[in-house]
Amino acid sequence: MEDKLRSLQTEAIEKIEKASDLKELNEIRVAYLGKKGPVTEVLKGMGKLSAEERPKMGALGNEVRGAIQEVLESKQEILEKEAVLKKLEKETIDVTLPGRPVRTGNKHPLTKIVEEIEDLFIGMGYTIAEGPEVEKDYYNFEALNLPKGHPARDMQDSFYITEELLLRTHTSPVQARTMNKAEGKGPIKIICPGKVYRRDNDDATHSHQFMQIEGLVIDENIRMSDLKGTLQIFAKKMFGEEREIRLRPSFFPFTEPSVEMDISCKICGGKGCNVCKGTGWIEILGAGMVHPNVLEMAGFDSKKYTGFAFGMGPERIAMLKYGIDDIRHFYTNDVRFVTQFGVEE
Ligand code: FA5
Repeated sequence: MEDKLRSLQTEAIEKIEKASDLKELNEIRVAYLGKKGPVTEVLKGMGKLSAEERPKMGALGNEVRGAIQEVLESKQEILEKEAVLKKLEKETIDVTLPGRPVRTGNKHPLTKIVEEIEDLFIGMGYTIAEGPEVEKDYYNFEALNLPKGHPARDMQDSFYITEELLLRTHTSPVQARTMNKAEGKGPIKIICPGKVYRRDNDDATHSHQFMQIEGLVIDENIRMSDLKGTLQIFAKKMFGEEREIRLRPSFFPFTEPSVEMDISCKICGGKGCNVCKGTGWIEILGAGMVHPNVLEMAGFDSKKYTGFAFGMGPERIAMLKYGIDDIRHFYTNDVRFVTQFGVEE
C-alpha cells in the first residue's frame, strides 16, 4: 500500500508539472484528489490492515495528499500569472491609432428656425405663450370673429374630434386665450409657436401638419405702421437685406385691415419655379390689426386698446432661408436631409 501511495504521488506530481493550462490542472486535481480518485481508493483498503499498520497508512495517505496539493497550488499560481500575461499581450492597445469618431446629432432645421425666430422676437421684448393642440371650437373660430356657419371657416379645412373640439387649424386661438386671461388690461406682447393641423393636400409647400408662430401686440396707440416696421425688421434679420418682401392686402375675419407678406423666392431668384408656383414670391405670413370684435369678445375696450397680430409658417421660412424645395422633407425623417444643416453653436 505504501508503494502504491508513493507511486501515485510521483505520477500526480509529474503530471502537474507538465500541465500547460488551468483547465488541465483542474482535471488532474479532480482525478487524483477527488472522492473517486486513486488515493481515496487505496485508502479504502485500510480496513484490511492490522491495528498497528492502520494509523501509519492513514498518516502516509495524508502526507501524499498534502504533497500533491502543495505542488498543485504552486503550479496554479504559475499558470494564473501566465494566463494574465497572455491576456495582456493579446489586448495591447495601440495608442497611436486614430480614434473612431463619435457621430453627434444636430438640431432639426425646423427646430433651429423656430428657435431663431423666438430669439429674434424675445430680443424685441416679446414673451412666449403656449396653448393646446386639441382646441375648443370657441377659441379656434368663434372668439376670432368666426361664428358657426361663417363662410370664412372654409379657409382652414379642419380635423374635428367632436362638434366642439378640433385639432387647432392655426395658432391664433392662443391670442384669444391670452387676451381672455389679461381681463381687458394691456399691454400684451407675445409670440406663440406650435403645431397646427389642416385637411390640406400635401404638396411642395403644403403639409396637413405644420408649424405656425403667432404674434400678438395689444396696447394703447398700436398702429398699422408698428406692424409693418416689426415685419420689416423680422424679414431683414431673417433673410438679409438683399431679399425683397411685399405686403398684399388680404382678408382674415379676426384682423381689419389684413395683409399677407411674401418673400422673393430663393430657389429661382424670383424667376418662377414649382416652389413659388411660377410667381417668384412665397407667402410666409398673414397679419393685420386685431378686429375690434375680437378685442371686445376678449373683454378689451376697443376704443382704448388697439393691436396687431401675425401668424407665420416656419417651414416656409426655413425653405426660403436654406433653399429647401419641398416641405415634405421636414417630416419624412431622412437623416441625409437633417444632417445637411450641421451643428451650430
Ligand atoms: C392663418 O393661419 C392666420 N391665423 C394667420 C394670422 C394670424 C393672420 C394673425 C392674421 C393675424 P394662413 O392660413 O394664411 O393664416 O396661414 C398662415 C401661414 O401658415 C401661411 O402664410 C403659411 O406660411 C403657413 N401655412 C398655411 N397653410 C400651410 C400648410 N398647409 N402647410 C404649411 N404651411 C402652411
